[in-house]
Amino acid sequence: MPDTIPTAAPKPASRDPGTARFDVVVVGAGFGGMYMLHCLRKLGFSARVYEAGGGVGGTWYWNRYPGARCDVESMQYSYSFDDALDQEWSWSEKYSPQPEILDYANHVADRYELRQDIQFDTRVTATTFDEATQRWSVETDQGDRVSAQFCVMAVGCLSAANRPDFAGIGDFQGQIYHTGEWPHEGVDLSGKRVAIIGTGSSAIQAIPIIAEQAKSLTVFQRSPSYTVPARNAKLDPEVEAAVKADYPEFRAKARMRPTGVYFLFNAESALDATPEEREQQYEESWVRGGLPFLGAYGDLLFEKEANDTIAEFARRKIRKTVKDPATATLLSPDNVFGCKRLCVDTGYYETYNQPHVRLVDVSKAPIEQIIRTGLVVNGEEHEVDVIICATGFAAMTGSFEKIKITGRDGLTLTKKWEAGPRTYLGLSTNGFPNFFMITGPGSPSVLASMIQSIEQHADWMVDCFAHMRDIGAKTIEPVLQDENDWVDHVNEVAKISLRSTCSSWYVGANIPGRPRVFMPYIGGFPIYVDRCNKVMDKGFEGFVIDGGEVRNAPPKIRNTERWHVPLKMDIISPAAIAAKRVPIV
Ligand code: N01
Repeated sequence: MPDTIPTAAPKPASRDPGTARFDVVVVGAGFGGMYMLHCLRKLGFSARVYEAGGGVGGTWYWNRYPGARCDVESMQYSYSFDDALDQEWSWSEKYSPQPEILDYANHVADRYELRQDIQFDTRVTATTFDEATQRWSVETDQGDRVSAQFCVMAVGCLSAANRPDFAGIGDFQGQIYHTGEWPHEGVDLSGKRVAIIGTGSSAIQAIPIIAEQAKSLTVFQRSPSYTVPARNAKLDPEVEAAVKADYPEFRAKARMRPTGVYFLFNAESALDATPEEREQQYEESWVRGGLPFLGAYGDLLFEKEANDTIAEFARRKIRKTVKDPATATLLSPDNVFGCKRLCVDTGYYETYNQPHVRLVDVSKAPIEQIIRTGLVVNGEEHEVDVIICATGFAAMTGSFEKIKITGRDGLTLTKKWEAGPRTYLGLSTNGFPNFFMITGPGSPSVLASMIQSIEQHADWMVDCFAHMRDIGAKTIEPVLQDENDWVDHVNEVAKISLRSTCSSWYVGANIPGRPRVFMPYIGGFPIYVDRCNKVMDKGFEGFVIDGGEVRNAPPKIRNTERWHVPLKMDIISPAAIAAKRVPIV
């Protein structure tokens, strides 16, 4: 079935597989690839974007499951590079539903005429650095063979679906879907007996909606998640007008927050408050809802004792909402609150009070087998018509693994990263010259506002490429020692947060056999941006630039000007980090 949204685009004109040469090839046309293309064009680089899907939008192109919506407020989950775009676009709700975000992505593609340089329905299969020409050779499943000086991976952090290989899965007579690869034509679940596997963010959004449609819904839970009510509503026109009155200033304030998202937070310690004060603070934050709940106190992700207080508050809410005590107990996590990515819901716990919804614990006895008619757990057969895998993603590195990426001396990226990803600033990796990644492992990425992170990376890269053009340089590559120092720093900073203590996709623990390494940079977005600025201002310190007439000369600041602002030390000073008072949500 074709898309309902007009994403069809003409194939780019020049499709000569033998000779096409570009300054830059970009892999992926999600928010990262789209903005990268826009920046490249602005500075006069030739570029080709390859996109496996039939349209732009990345995550929001693929994740069309019922209830999919963003849990960052709409007015912050959007591009910030053009105030005219900010002013002309209006979001309908506080938290945008997936179709509206996809509309926005399409609007951006049209507004900046991006489609002419994007080749859709084309998956990059291999990219290889050619030592002789110092260029990347890129191959696709459509037979393209092109070369580029730079290769930019804009493949997303959560885009390689995890489809567990359940025994007997091929025997099932009904339909099996993954939330991250949802059919574009939608799925009619009315009157169906539905099973959903997983209880992460995707499932928690989907379950209440599926329960409205299905005849019965059985949820197979391996571990419960903490979730906070979204309190979604129509976007208040007064809020919209207030933000739009000075959007750039609002964006600038957000960028100075550890997450790159602006919201109320309380830097005080939960342990300095009385139980009554804490209760009131949690209750007020719960009523406001959403991810900012985790900002109720400044030490919740640093002090286990403080975290215990919010975790117990959340468990009390579950017990109060879910009528069946056994189900309430099963739904109550006993680990650190916010250790795994906090979920945001609308009516999740209430759904379990409906007679046709059942929760099955698969923590001790896993799903044994899938049979023709359903699933078997602990010897019990659960007959269903549809199975939905809300089983998440091979996070951060999974999309890189799908492509054969070969750097110097035949080294593949998969081989280099077999014990965990290693990057310099999450931007680049030694042994892979002129190879860059947008929101790569080792950068704030999933712990910060994704679109802000994307913009900062693309702006940095394009200034780097322009500098290389200025000095006539051929290659740029991180120095191994600087990369090792950065990886050590990423690991060191991760230890200050309780987030490093549990089995989450942040550490690759959701999929058996993956190395356990805390992948995103948790030190805070502004500190990270400041570091990237300094690296650039010192002539790309920590990189080797080869072939240029002037080496490591200070670059001209072009796209990164808006990021080159003084770090406001009062909010996120290193001293605050040392005192473990950085609210990171
Ligand atoms: O994936 P997940 P997701 N047998 O990995 C379970 C973002 N996102 O798609 O916890 C049984 O969180 C697994 O169990 P366990 C957001 O960053 C954002 O829901 O590993 N169960 C878990 O319960 C989010 O964090 C938005 O024990 C199995 C579930 O499947 C990220 O995407 C919306 C299993 C997977 O949960 C990923 O979310 C949606 C097995 N073999 C997503 N394998 C918003 O903006 C896995 N599971 C709102």
